[in-house]
Amino acid sequence: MLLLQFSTSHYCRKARLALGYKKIPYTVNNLTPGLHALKIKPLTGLTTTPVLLPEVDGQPKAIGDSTQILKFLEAYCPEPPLSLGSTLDAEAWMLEDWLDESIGTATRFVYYDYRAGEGKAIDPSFSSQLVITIVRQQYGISPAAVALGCDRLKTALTVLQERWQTRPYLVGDRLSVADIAAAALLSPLALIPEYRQKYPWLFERIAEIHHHCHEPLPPGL
Ligand SMILES: N[C@@H](CCC(=O)N[C@@H](CS)C(=O)NCC(=O)O)C(=O)O
Repeated sequence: MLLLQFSTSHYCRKARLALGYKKIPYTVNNLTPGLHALKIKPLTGLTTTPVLLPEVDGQPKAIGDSTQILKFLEAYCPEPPLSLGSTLDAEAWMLEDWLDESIGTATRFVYYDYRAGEGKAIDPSFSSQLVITIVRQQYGISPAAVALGCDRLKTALTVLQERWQTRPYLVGDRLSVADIAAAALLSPLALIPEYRQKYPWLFERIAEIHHHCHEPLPPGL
């Protein structure tokens, strides 16, 4: 399989975690932001990464959107399972959707705001700061939007803490799509000292899930 991705994207990390968990061999093609749409829009109708090309006869040519990629992988390769059984599955997919649609975006806002301000020293180079400026413009990362993102993350981490602080999995008794989504979409916070200090349990879980999925740890861990 071939994964079209941005190497630093937390949504692409989510697809890699699922591929790694299932031990499916794959290669990556790192796209150039800006030019990426020329390649992927004709394949999926979307401009977002990740895009998975299964390269298997009888399977779709391209799958866009990380949630759809997880669904495809679970159907294509049921072992080891990401499914938990009917009632728990619905809860896991609901958490996955919330993490994907709401929390992944909040993380992006808080992370890029940090990288442009206090966290500039992580990479003060002109090229890195230019990318950060473009991303902030592209997604409308204004101070007001960042404040909303911070607030959303605070609520999310309270909800996740109730489950993850004392148990290894968010739903049921084994790894699910909810754990994979949370581990990937909150991983950029590992570079922000405030989150590291306040939520040590979060980064323990993120690291455990990366080990479980045979994926290198995210920057900062
Ligand atoms: N819900 C989508 C979100 C993916 C997403 O936002 N990807 C970003 C990178 S983190 C992207 O490719 N942005 C480029 C664009 O929108 O043109 C998914 O789960 O795949």
